[in-house]
Amino acid sequence: MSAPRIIVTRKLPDAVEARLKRHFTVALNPHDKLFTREKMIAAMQNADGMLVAVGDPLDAEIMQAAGKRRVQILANFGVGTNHIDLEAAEEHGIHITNTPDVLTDATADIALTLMLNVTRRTWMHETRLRRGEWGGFSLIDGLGTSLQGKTLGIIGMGRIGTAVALRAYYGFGMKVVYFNRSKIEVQRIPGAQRMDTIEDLIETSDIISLHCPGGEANRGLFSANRIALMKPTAYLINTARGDIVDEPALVSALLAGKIAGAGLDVFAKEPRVPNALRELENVCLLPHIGSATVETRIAMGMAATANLVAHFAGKPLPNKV
Ligand code: 8YV
Repeated sequence: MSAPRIIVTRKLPDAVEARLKRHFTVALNPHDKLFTREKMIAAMQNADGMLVAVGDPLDAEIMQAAGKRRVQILANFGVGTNHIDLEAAEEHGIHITNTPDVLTDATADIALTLMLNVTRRTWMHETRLRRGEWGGFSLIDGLGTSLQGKTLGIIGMGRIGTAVALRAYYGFGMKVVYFNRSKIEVQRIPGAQRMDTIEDLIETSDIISLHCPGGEANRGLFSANRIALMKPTAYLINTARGDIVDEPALVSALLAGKIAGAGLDVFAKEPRVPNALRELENVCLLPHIGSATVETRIAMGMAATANLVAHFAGKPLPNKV
């Protein structure tokens, strides 16, 4: 029997491509160009399994258009599946898997990077220095804000939210409050307090970090009304998904100086970033690099491959969504 045919939509780390080739007949994407909708439909019709990633259009229309000869499994390279219509996948009998755990630390590190960057204004200082605008040491200019003793509000206390809270509490002496839809006990962080509502969390927090899933359920969750509840000294950090935030309302609040700043690794319509944000010195903008370390990306690729291998071996899927 010939090996199952796997179509890969993005260029992968070499080690992952090599592992895939050991198990499957693989069509790689050496140029790393995003599939068009037509190419995606053709791939869905021709592959037994696919390795997909954020930005791939995997909506109901595509699944429908793929007709009867449809792929059996989409193994997502990443934990977030908001680019995949899960209901349509289920309806068409397509299995979906993701890669949790292996990217928790890398993503939490980027949340902390953003927090430190915006509170200590490092991007602003570095940019000014590079431009030759450093006039000499000052005791009073360009001061930032200390994290110690401040309150961090985590929305979505899952794996990544908890990893961020642990870093903030043990590494930086912050207090932690959190909001999570399902009731969970956070035992590893002394004093961590669950807030009954997102509004309570926003009003209490000096820094708010988003860690809930994107997609329909949470679209616009961090709405204009909620942004308006933030302290004028507060910062918003988003390493989750851009669509969780009302981006125009956030831009307005930043432009009007209603909040202290924002650290963003994700945007509503990537790779588009609102022009107004680029002009601001109190924001740090990163191009969706939460999981972008060599180690993490290899681990994610291996996890996605393991899901494909399990499926075609008739074994339980390690990371079924
Ligand atoms: C990934 C992410 O790099 O896993 C996720 O959901 O947001 C990123 O860390 C990206 O999804 C790659 O597909």
